[in-house]
Amino acid sequence: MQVQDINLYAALRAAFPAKLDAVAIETDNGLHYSWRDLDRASAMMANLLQSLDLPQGARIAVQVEKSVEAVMLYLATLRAGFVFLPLNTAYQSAEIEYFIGNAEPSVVVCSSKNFGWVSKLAFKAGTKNVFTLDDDRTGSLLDRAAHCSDQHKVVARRADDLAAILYTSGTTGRSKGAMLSHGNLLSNAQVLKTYWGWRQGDVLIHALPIFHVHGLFVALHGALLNGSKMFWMAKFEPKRVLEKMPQATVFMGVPTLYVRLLTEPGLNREAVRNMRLFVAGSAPLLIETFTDWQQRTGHTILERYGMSETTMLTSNPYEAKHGERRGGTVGFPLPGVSLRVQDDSGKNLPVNEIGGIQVKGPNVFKGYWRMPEKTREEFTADGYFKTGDVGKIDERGYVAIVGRSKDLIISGGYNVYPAEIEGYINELPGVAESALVGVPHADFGEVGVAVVVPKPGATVQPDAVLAALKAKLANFKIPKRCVVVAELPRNTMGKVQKNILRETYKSL
Ligand code: MLC
Ligand code: AMP
Repeated sequence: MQVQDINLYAALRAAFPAKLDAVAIETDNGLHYSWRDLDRASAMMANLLQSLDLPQGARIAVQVEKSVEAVMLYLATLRAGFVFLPLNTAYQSAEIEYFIGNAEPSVVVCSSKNFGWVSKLAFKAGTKNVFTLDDDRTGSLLDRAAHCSDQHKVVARRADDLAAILYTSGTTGRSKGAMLSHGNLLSNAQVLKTYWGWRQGDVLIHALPIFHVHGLFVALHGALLNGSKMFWMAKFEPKRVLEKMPQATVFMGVPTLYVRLLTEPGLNREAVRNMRLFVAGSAPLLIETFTDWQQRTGHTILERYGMSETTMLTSNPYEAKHGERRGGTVGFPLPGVSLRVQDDSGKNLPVNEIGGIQVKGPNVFKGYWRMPEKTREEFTADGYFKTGDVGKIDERGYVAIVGRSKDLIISGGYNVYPAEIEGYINELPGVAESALVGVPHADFGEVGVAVVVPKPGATVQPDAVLAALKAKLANFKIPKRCVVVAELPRNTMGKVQKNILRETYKSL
């Protein structure tokens, strides 16, 4: 597949409709932004960034509430040729300190309520520019950009130049920055545009956060590259989504969003009469959710599979001529993506045999930020990326994910790395060791349960463990339960048997 040497913004901009005054984004508080607004405001912000005399490849780290202005900042970063680094709004100071220390951003943009502590961390790490941006169209970023020209020439970028860094823990250990290029993002957006049949008149309901692949790339690029209007929801509220459905055609969500929509009595065939496509991903979609949705709405959810390092990898077919959408599978490798399943010895496995999923394609990232060793470890000698997901391919070519070799819990579409949480728990007074395991959860799909062993003679209160974690970590990482036990089950090699813990606590 030919990947174009073009700035991603230039490609998105070329897809804007001819009528620049048409509505591009309608927010849930009734604001209307035109295509011209997106172009002009991102030009002003790009001029601001370029006036700061930043080095080539400068990172622009952004931890702000969801807003259209935050999208403009993303577009501005692209068009000015810098590297966008989005951060989950739930991250607290220890987490932000790590990201800023590791990425060494030249610019940090945060909410004004966090300016005190974020700016301190940023200045300590050598960042010279810290701006604020709030979700009510205020902040020093906008004040400064207001003085800049709204004319801007998009900075030329090659396909391999970096566009964004997304932190993810990959298979093990501390968070790693996945480096994604303009070519990675554009090629994936173009493939999805065709594969999912984006067409004139499409309207997207955007209800996902914009600091991860799903909301920032799959959904946003999808609409922009098709010149499609978006209904912009700062927070996912099922009732609000239902209200907008009669005027929309496309919806994308993590499985939890579908589970919550299904609890709405108003979800029925009439409510979705105008909808063309429902896409799910980021976590396994339960077959019950898939079939309940089919029965209630007459629509078959299209499940796809991706990750921060690769953006989208596989998708169930959109068009019936390519096959049916099969629940419990993530469909076929997308055009341009090679996907194979290997065993631990590096042997390719035949159909229906379970092994590690490996991928190659124009969408696969450039490596982990400043971690060449880690990057090498995650690629095979012939250039396939080891996803850490375990799955199989059936005789018709459908890929199914059956597990993960990486120790990862996916809760409501957010990743939780047990090693990180266990590290915090093990430092608490009186704790000898701990294990975090994922157990099934009706709403979030999976949630963490912390199993803690006290030191001899010490007492550990489960609530105190949870409270201590809450003070330090993003809320979605907090285990929903904590149990104190005398010892952890281990195998003959001394390794904690998490499978036994998962089984023991699955009904908690
Ligand atoms: C919130 N909480 C969570 C949680 N979200 N706990 C576990 N997992 C989550 N995902 C906490 C809250 O802090 C709160 O704790 C309690 O759980 C109840 O919260 P809530 O009010 O029900 O949560 P809400 O704000 O409604 O958020 C739920 C959600 C949100 C599902 C809307 O988590 C969400 O937007 N998830 C989408 C994540 C996403 O976009 N992932 C894509 C990654 S990209 P307390 O203690 O305060 O009461 C990727 C690649 C790919 O993976 O393939 O796409
Ligand atoms: P992230 O690191 O946040 O990008 O998360 C990527 C991981 O989410 C993948 O490696 C998978 O484990 C998981 N994932 C994404 N989509 C799906 C899906 N449709 N089904 C199961 N797991 C998925």
